[in-house]
Amino acid sequence: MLDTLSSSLRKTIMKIRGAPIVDERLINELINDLENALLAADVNLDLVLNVTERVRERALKDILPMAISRKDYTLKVIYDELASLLGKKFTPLRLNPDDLSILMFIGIQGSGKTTCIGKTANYFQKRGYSVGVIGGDTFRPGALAQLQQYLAPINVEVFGDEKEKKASKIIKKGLSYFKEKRNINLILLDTAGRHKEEKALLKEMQEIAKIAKPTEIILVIDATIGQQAQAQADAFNRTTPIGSIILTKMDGSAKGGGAVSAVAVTGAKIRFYGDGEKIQDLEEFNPTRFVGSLLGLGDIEGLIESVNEAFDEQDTAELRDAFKKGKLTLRHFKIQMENASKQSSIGKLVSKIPGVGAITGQQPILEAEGQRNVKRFIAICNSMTEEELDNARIIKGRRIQRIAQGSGTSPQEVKLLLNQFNQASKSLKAMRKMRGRRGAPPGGIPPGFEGLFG
Ligand SMILES: Nc1nc2c(ncn2[C@@H]2O[C@H](COP(=O)(O)OP(=O)(O)OP(=O)(O)O)[C@@H](O)[C@H]2O)c(=O)[nH]1
Ligand SMILES: [Mg+2]
Repeated sequence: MLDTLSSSLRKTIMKIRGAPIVDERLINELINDLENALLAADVNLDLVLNVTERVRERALKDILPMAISRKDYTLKVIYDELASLLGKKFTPLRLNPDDLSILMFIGIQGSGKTTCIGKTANYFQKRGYSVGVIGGDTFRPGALAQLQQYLAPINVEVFGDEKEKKASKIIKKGLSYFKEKRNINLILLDTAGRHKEEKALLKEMQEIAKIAKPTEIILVIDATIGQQAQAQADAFNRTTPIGSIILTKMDGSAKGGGAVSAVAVTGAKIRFYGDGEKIQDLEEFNPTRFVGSLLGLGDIEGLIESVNEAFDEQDTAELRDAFKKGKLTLRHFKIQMENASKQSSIGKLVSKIPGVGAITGQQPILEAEGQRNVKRFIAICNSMTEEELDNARIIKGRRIQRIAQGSGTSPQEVKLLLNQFNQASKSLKAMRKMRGRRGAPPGGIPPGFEGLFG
């Protein structure tokens, strides 16, 4: 899969591993390699520059905990940045087996719809679904026979009617046919790919969707078109809120990286990719795993984990120190928020700090509302100067205005956060005082704080 991209990225990784130290010269060389590899895979120039600039910044300038080498960190940064180029978030297609689900496949001529239907049928059948397929393509000669042949080996029934010329009629008949068969809980709908361009495709999609009322509409895109995939994904995204994407022919394409990144940039959900003609050749699209296999880093997960742990440990140490001294700054508060949003163990601890629970929402910490607040809070902190992060007291009047503007929030929100921060600082001081006098605050040390008062 994506052999050329993969082998050039692997060479880059070897270079890092083999280098005695990571310095500016090495980083420049790496960046050069990365740029060449990504451009050759048809990744958009702006996206490429964005990635390499961030790699340069982070690899050279980030302050690292003692326990991590800059070499390991550089590998992690490359991995992170490539994963975020390819979409970062993994959104698997989850259906409810207790309900009837209908997936409708669309895509321009030859993109791989029919093949994807077979692959998806196989994928869900293996997961216990009982699948039926409707051949709604009345345009391509032999379309029904192609479907039936492809699906015969896995015993999935195909409903079709060679004599019927109206796709809408076949779809209606097929739906009622499978609905009567009570054991079917997933219907896949093949459509005609007579379209050369997006507009006609989307218009027809809307017409068929009206009849079929699908659970989800899946746009099938041929990855060999590289970054041109963006236009299709964009137009599709705008037209349907229930859409996702499968990229096909990732095996045969040097441009696959371009297609994935171009689709990812639109925010579309890529569910699967096809990497061969056989019915088994369908992979769930998980950007981080995908990058792992591109880079050929079998041990990358371990490496990433230990880098993350080292950062967490450093944060915990800093936090513990701040607690002991009873000195909480906005900088600590921000670290806590970032941790809370990662939901790491320290995030859980932090949610117990008075005042922080109010921002993150109560347990479980990250309710949707809490999540949003955390994000806004982090944005607010990111608009503060170093001086302000160290000393919240100076944040008044004009500064509040500036921070609100810089973070796209309101002065009220900035004040709210300052209030909550002040309250948290006060409670912490009060707890320390009580502990100083009587050995422990009344009611004991709050759960999760024990270690911090040791
Ligand atoms: N190598 C490779 N070939 C694929 C993949 N997916 C589909 N193909 C091939 O691409 C060609 C077109 O696939 P179809 O599934 O017929 O495409 P379609 O979108 O249904 O085409 P129309 O119905 O004519 O619009 C076939 O020869 C498939 O075998 C893939 O992931 N890898
Ligand atoms: Mg077809």
